[in-house]
Formats: sequence, C-alpha cells, structure tokens
Amino acid sequence: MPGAAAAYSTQVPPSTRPAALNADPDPTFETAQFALSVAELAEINAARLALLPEIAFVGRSNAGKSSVINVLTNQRRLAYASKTPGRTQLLNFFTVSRRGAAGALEPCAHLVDLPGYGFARVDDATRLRWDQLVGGYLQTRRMLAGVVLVVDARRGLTAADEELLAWMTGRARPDALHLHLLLNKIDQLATRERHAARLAAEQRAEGLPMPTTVQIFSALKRDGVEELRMVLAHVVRQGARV
Ligand SMILES: Nc1nc2c(ncn2[C@@H]2O[C@H](COP(=O)(O)OP(=O)(O)OP(=O)(O)O)[C@@H](O)[C@H]2O)c(=O)[nH]1
Ligand SMILES: [Mg+2]
Repeated sequence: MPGAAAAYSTQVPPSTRPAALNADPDPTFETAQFALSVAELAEINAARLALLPEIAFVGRSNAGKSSVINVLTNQRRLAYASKTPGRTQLLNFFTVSRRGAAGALEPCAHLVDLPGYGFARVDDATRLRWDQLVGGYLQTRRMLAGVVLVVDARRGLTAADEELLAWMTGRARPDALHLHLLLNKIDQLATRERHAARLAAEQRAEGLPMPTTVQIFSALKRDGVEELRMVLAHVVRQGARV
C-alpha cells in the first residue's frame, strides 16, 4: 500500500513500534571513557576490545585532534592523555555509551585518537612503524565506521592528508566508510576565508569513494559541536548495521 510505511512511522508512538523500526538512541558523547592504548594492531584483538563501531580521529600533528575529542565529549583532559610521553605513538580508544530503554548506559561506539604526523623529522624506523600502525588501521580495520580528518583550516588538506585518504580508498569497501572533513581553527579566519576553505574541501571530496561530509569548526570556541555530534551519531547508527 503506497505511503503505508510513512503513515506507520508518524502515527505509532515509538514505544509500541516493533524493535526493528525503533531508531537506535544517539550516543551520549559525554560518557566517553578511556578504554585502551595499543602500539600494534594485533594488540586490539588480544585485548578483546568490544566489537563496536569505531570513529577514528586523524590529522597532522597540531591540527587539533585531541582538542576536538575533548570538546566533543565535553571533557577537558580526556584525549590529552595521548600527549603524555610514551603514548604519542599509540592508538588510544575511548568508549562512548547511549541510554538504553531502561535508562541504563550501554556502550555503543569507540572513538580512536590516532597519532599525528608531520613531525619535523622522524627516522625511517619510526616512519615505518607509523605507516604500519595508522595505515594498517585505516586500510584494514573492519570495525572502522567513520573517520574524522581534522585539518587546520588555514592550511587546507596537505600531502600527508592525501596519504591518509589513499589508505581509506584502498579499503575493500571504501563506500562503507564515512569520511568527515573537519576544518578546525576557523576562529583564525575571516568569513570569506572560511567559505573558501569549505569550498576547497568540498571540491576535494567530490570523486572520493567514501560518503564525505565537510564542516568548519573551532575547538577553541566550541563552534560546530552540535553539528559534529549529529554527524557522528549518524555514523554510529549506520556502523551498527554493518
Ligand atoms: N586557535 C585555535 N587553536 C586550536 C584549536 N584547536 C586546537 N588548537 C590548539 O592547537 C594546538 C594543538 O592542539 P591538539 O589538540 O593538541 O592537536 P593534535 O592534533 O591532537 O596534536 P598531536 O597530538 O600532536 O597530533 C593546541 O595548542 C591547541 O590549543 C582551535 O579551534 N583554534
Ligand atoms: Mg593529540
């Protein structure tokens, strides 16, 4: 019957719908808790990390990855833990939850803070380790549902960012991965420059095999947090179905 599905979804209160038709509740990013740090991909499996959709934060060192995670989760020091010596070259996992039907918190996703790149100079061995860890994760990690590529809006995408994109496009199913280009530090730009930065990113996004969204952001001013949460809630809901 044409239109039946639409009528059903608008007229039946959510609590009486069959479970399959209920939208998953959104993640409560404020619940983020540190879960695990690993130096090698094999450690993730060894640690028996819960199988939840993962959202990775990648980008140049200093682009603001940790600041973005802290603003997203409304916690001042959550991701700065990854700045402490010894942790800088690790993948850091944080668990986020949502409120279940009975009001209890249920883990629903992992945020993953990846080590930055673009350090002034690193030796070949360090570079190789980084390639294996970050490249391997982006190209092969099956739980990866979304990537937030944090870019300094003043610089735009760099050659190193392109390398990350190449790993993502090299996935078996790049179309199943959501890419969010987050142009950070727009508090440093005039309105006209913000538009130009967004336009350049949107043009780059065209032709990528991943569904891609673009957003301007300021971790410093907390500008764009709600939009970021909406996009990531969508990614988590999609990821839970894969
Ligand atoms: N003006 C401005 N500065 C910012 C913003 N976001 C982050 N910063 C600053 O940029 C610097 C780097 O931020 P981090 O969050 O540590 O960057 P990161 O990408 O995690 O860096 P690594 O962990 O080294 O890879 C810090 O001094 C932040 O205070 C922003 O939106 N605006
Ligand atoms: Mg950081």
